[in-house]
Amino acid sequence: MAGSEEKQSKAKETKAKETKAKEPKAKATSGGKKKEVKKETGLGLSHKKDENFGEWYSEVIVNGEMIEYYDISGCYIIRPWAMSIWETMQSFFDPEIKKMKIQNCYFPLFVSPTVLQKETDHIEGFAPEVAWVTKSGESDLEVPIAIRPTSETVMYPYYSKWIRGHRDLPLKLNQWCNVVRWEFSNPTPFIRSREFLWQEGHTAFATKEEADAEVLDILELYRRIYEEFLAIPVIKGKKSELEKFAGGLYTTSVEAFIPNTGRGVQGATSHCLGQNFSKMFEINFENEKGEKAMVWQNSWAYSTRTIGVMVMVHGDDKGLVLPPKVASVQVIVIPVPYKDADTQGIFDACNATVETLCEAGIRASADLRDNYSPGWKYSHWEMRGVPLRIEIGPKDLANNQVRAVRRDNGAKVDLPRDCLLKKVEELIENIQDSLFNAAKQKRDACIQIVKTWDEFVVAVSQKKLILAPWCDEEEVEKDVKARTKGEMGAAKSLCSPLEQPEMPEGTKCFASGKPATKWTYWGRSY
Ligand code: 87F
Repeated sequence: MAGSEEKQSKAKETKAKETKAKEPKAKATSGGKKKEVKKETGLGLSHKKDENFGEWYSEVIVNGEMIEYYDISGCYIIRPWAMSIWETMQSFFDPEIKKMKIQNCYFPLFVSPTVLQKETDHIEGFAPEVAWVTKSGESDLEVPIAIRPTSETVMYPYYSKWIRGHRDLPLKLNQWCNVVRWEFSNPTPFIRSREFLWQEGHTAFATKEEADAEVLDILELYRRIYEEFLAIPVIKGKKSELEKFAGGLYTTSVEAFIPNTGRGVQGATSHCLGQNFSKMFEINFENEKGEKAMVWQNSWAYSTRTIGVMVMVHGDDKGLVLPPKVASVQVIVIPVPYKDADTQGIFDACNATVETLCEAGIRASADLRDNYSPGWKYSHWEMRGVPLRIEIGPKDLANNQVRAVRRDNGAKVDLPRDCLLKKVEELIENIQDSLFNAAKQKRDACIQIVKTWDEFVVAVSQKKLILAPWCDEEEVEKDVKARTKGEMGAAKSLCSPLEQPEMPEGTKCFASGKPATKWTYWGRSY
C-alpha cells in the first residue's frame, strides 16, 4: 500500500474526469442518458469505452448486473453476478494457501483505540481513513471504537500471546473479511471503495529466510489469479521505499495496467514486515538454543479490486466480457423459434445441450423465457459478458447442429451436435487464451522504455507504462512526483520488476543522471 505521505496528498488530489466512475445522485440506471448505441432492444450502453471511459465503466457494471449503487458514497452492492466471480477466485486461492499450511480464522471487525494506536508509525498517515463508531442508539459510547481498515493491530496482540517457543512457529493465519477505509478521493466501484472484501494473510516465522520465501510464493498465487483466471497480464515486482507499506520491511506486488486510462493499478500486495511489528507487539519466542528471539512476519492481501480490473481490461462497447474461468455462466443457450417451427423440438434441443455441457462440468444454462425475443436475449447476455452463446433454430435442428457465437470476438461457427462437447471445450479454452493474449498485446503496446527526463515527460503525457533505469533514491522519486504533478495526478514508481532486464555498464538514472541501479516501471496509477 502507498506510503503515508502519498496517502495524504491523495486525499486532496483531484483526478481527471476521464477516469472518474460517476456516482449517480438519485437514480443509478442509465435512464435519461444519450441513446447513441441503444437499439430497438432497449439494451446497450450509451457511452463508449474509448470515448468516455469513466461513464462507460459505471454503466457497464450496473447494466451488467455486477453492482448496484448505494445511498452512501463509496459503498456499493455486489450483486450475485460479481459475487460469483469473487467466489471462483476464492475457491482457487483458499485450497492453495491451505496446501501451504495456512489456516483460516476470524478476528473481530472492531478495534479499540488503544490497540489501533499502539502502532503509531504506520497508522499516522492512514488515520484520516479510519472510521469510528461513536454511538449506540442515542448515547455516546464511553470509548469510541474503530472499524478495521486492516488487521495488524487487531491480530498481533494475540500472536504475542500464542507464540511462546519455536514449536509454536510458524504461525500462519488468513481471514476472508471486509475492511473499511474512509477514502476521500474519487470512489470507484471495486477499484476504490470505502468498504471492500479481501483476504488478509498474517504469518510469523522463526527465520527471515522462511518469511522471504513465503512472500514470493504468495505473490505467485496472485499472479496466477490475474493471469490464469482473470486473463490479465501482471508484472511481479518490488515497491520503492516511498511506495512500500510504511510499517514493513519491503513490499512486493503484482501490477496491472489499464490501457484506456494509461494508469497502473496495484493488483495485490505481499509484504515482508521484518521485525517491526514483532518489536512493537512483543512477539517473542524461545529459540532452539533457549535464547529469546523475535519473529519475522509477513502480511498479504488481494481484494475485490481484482473484479474492477477485469471489467476495465476486457469490457467493450457491448458490455462485460468475462473470462470463461471466472464466468458463473460460461455458455448461454438461446432458442430461436420461428412462427411455424417445431418450437418444442428446439426447446428440447436447448435443454439437451445444457445437460450435455453441465454433465461435463461446463457452466451452461438455457434462456427459455417466452417474454423476450432472441435478439433481446443476445444483447442481454452480451451485456453480462457470457463467453459463449449457443443459438438453436429450425435450420440447426434440421441439420443436427448448433450455432456458437463468441463474446470476445463475435466469431460464429456451426457445431455438429455429435461433437458438441469437444468443440465447446476447445472454444472455451481458446477464448480464455485469446483474452489473455489480446490484453497482453494491448498492455505491451503501451510499454515505453525511456532513458532521459525529456522522454519520460512525453511518455507520461502519452499515458504510457514507462520502464526506466533508476538510481532507486527516495528523494529522486519525490522529485519525479513533484515535477509531474498536474490535474491528472503525478507519475510515480509502480514497481521494479523481479525479472530485471540487463543494465548496461554506465547506464544513468532517467531522472537524476546518477548511476542507475535498477529498471523500474513508472506511470500514473489508481
Ligand atoms: C488505512 C487506514 C489504516 C492501508 C490503511 O497491504 C491503516 C491502513 O495499514 C493500513 N490502509 N494500510 C496498509 C495495509 C497493509 C497490509 N495489511 C494486511 C496489506 C496486506 C494485508
